[in-house]
Amino acid sequence: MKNTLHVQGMTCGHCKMAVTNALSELEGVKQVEVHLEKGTVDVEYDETKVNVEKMKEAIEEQGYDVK
Ligand SMILES: [Cu+2]
Repeated sequence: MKNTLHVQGMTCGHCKMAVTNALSELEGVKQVEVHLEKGTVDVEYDETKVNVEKMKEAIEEQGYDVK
């Protein structure tokens, strides 16, 4: 399953790493690609193990808002 999340507040390489790491730590997340300029995060995941709600929470814990 692939999806694109819209994340507000990511401005630099540190933000990119924080979001990438937070998502990568979730079981079932296979691939994460952050696009700073667009404010989007492309994720590929196993929908039987993880869902958008869990990914949203992981990003919000890092201090960013998910639309
Ligand atoms: Cu930053």
